[in-house]
Amino acid sequence: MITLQRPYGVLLLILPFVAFAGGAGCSTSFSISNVQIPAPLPGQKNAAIYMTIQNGTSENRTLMGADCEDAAQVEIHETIMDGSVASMRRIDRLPIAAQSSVQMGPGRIHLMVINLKRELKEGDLLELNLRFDNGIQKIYAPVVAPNDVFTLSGE
Ligand SMILES: [Cu+2]
Repeated sequence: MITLQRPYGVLLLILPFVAFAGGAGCSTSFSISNVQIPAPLPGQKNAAIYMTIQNGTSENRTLMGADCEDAAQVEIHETIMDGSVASMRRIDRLPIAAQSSVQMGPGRIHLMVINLKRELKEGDLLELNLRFDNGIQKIYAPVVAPNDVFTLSGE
């Protein structure tokens, strides 16, 4: 884990964001953006991670899982509603079809770091290796104040 010396917004939140306005010339890139971890309450050992995974390529991709040196394990979770009661369920893999995107967020799909070995505080970065079917992608997830969690509108 790395403690930030300066604002991280430019690097992590803006750079990977690829606009997907319709029309000709769809992006052919694969990008991960809006990565964020709401700061867990003191003593909490688990934390959710949100991100947007955009697959502008013509190939289907699958997120198989993730690894984090600062936690015992990382799981992919989905949130399920039973009436008004929300609970989380582990899923083995997360498909991201060609020309589509997955927006994680509160009440949706998210990653969950389990049994953190360190306390996560606002401004920290958590290094994660995302295991996709075609290789590993390293990301640095910034810890943000829960009130600052950025959610995209719509589905
Ligand atoms: Cu969860």
